Parts: sequence; C-alpha cells; structure tokens
Amino acid sequence: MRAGKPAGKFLQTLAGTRFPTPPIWLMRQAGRYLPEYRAVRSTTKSFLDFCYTPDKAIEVTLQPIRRFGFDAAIIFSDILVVPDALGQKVWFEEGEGPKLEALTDAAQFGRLSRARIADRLAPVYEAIRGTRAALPGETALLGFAGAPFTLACYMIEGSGSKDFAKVKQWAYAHPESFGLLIDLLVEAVVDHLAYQVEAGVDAVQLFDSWAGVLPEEQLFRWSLDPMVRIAKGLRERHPAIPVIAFPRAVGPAALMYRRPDTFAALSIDTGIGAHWAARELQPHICLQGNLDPIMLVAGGEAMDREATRILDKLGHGPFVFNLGHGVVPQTPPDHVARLVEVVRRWKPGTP
Ligand code: 1CP
Repeated sequence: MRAGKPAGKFLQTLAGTRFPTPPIWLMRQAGRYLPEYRAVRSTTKSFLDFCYTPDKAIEVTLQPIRRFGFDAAIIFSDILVVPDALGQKVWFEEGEGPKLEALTDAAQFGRLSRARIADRLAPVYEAIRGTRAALPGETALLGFAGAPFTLACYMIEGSGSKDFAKVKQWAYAHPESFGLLIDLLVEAVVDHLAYQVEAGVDAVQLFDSWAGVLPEEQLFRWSLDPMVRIAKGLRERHPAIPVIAFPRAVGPAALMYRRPDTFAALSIDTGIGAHWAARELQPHICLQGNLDPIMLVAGGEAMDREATRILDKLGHGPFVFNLGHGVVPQTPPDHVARLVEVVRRWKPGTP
C-alpha cells in the first residue's frame, strides 16, 4: 500500500470494503480499439520495442483512464516480456501475434536465465514509476505476468495455437522436464512481479489464459500449484501485495482457485455463470468479471441488460466489474463509456 496516499475504491474492495457500486476496469483496456492508442503505436514498428519505450508505455496506460475514468490502470506491457528477458527469441508479426523460437528439448532450458530480468525489463519498471506518478491517487496501478503454464504454451508452441498439442504432449509424456520449465518460470515471474511492486504497482494479476486447455486432473499441478507458489513467493518479499488469479476457461474447476488466503480475488471468464459464481465462489473470495467481450462490441440494450444481470447477481458481494477476457479491437469506444455509466448508476436491489 502506498504510504500516505488514500487507497481508492479498487484496492479497498480487494481489502474487503463494500461500496454502493463496484469498481471497474477492463482487461486489455489499452489497445487497438482506441484511436489514440493506434496513433502512438504507429510510431514504433516492433511491438516489444514499443513495450520497452517508457514514455509510450506510460501514455497508452493512461489513455483509457483519461477517457473512461476506470478505477484501476494496468501497466502496458505483455506477458511475453518474461520469455524475452529469459533469453528466448520473441518477436511479433504484424497481424499475426507473437512468435517465439520454440523450445523443443529440455537441454535448451540451460540457455534461459533469470539473471537478465532486472536489466532487460528495466524500461517496464521505469514505465511503472512514471505511470504511478502521473495517475490520480485514487486510481490503482496493476502489474501483471503470465502464469507459468500459459508462458510455457507460447515457449513450446512458438506462437498461439489451436490445439496446444506440443505443450500438452510434453507435459503428459515428460512431466519431470516440463516441471523444470515450470519451476524456472515460477522463479522468473516472482522476480518480475517483485520488481513491479518495487517500482510502484498496487496489486498484480496472474493471467493463466490457456489453463482451460488442460484436463481437470492436470490443472492442479500445472496451473494452480505454480500460481500459488508465485503468490506465496511474492508475498515473502512484499507481504501486503494483493494477487488476482485469472485461470481462464477452467469451468467448475474454478472451485480449486477459491483460496482467499492466497489470492485477493478470482477473475472469472465468460463461461462461468454469475448465479453459480455468486453461490459457490463469492462467499469465499472477491470475484472479478465477467461480461462477454463481444457483448461490449454489440452494445445497446443487450449489453445494458447483461451488465445489469451480472451486477444483480454479483454486485452485492465483494466484486470488481470486468470482462470475462480482454477488450477486442473492433470494440466501439462509446460502448465502453456506456458500460462504465451502467456500472456506476446501478442500484442494488434484492439479490
Ligand atoms: O500491435 C499491437 O497493438 C499488438 C496487440 C497487443 C496488445 C495491445 C499485444 C500482442 N499485447 C498487448 C498488450 C497486453 N497484453 C496487455 C496490456 C495491458 C492492457 O490490458 O491494457 C496485457 C495485460 C497483455 C497480456 C497478454 N498478452 C495475454 C494475457 C491476457 C489475455 O488476453 O489472455 C496474452 C495471452 C498475451 C499474448 C499476446 N500478446 C499480443 C497478442 C495479440 C497476444 C495474444 C495472442 C494469442 O491469442 O495467442
């Protein structure tokens, strides 16, 4: 917690305070759907160079706060800065997303070293310092990292994937060597998050975007356990920092992540029903979510109704309004402004 500054609605909600309406921020709230983002983005060719230019990262982090007044900003960066800092070759192809020189053999792990993280990612930490200084005191600043399984997906597949066959086959056939990669990533992510906290973030989110491709029996070992180890490792270094877990598309296995002693909140995706979540999850842990990002594209009365339905189910308990996944590029910015209004004007009725 920042000494002397008032903690705003978002941090107070994570700490257990209730407000008449929940705080709101959106995953991927900075990005291509905003013309002002595209304008800054067009000044740098390489996406990683863009992430590593503090002035630009600060500017695009602040853009959605200026436009919509969200309760939290998320530092503009990417989950793939961690494999990059470890020494794996990472680049982004225009219109195609991330590419990596794929790992094919455990012998290659020796080339990855977390000793380079502080240096290579220094521009990210500088951007955090600059953003924190520029943000209103009541707006929280979130840091983030990819969870180890999701990072391993990109590191082994070499890009996004339809079936994640390579990473899953490795995990199933060679769990010992896959476990070594996961262990390395646990340590690297703890370092990266600790440096983000030292630079000024108020809370962090762990994105396990691809957890849902694992069968339930494998989730404990490759998704939940590494995330728990990260949260504990980080809190050994920074005891007060809230950690939000986002294990995407895990269905009812979300019950396993319901750990208030470890996570300050559980971010739920669109596949989880608000009614079930209110009954099974929220009595134990603060929830975040889970409007369908395509509902935000659709807008209009359909969006108003769905946002209100989620608020009616979850707004009575500890809750942060968000999407079930990130804002997509075709989202009209006006619909985002309207959503913020719907959330802030919501009147709690009987649950
Ligand atoms: O040129 C561009 O503008 C590239 C698009 C883009 C953007 C805007 C990429 C490439 N990354 C980002 C920023 C980003 N990535 C943020 C910024 C902060 C914010 O939310 O406003 C964050 C939090 C991420 C995290 C991220 N990157 C995740 C986890 C969240 C999720 O969406 O599941 C993942 C999986 C990535 C990988 C990645 N980076 C970029 C793309 C297009 C992707 C996804 C590729 C795929 O679907 O496999």
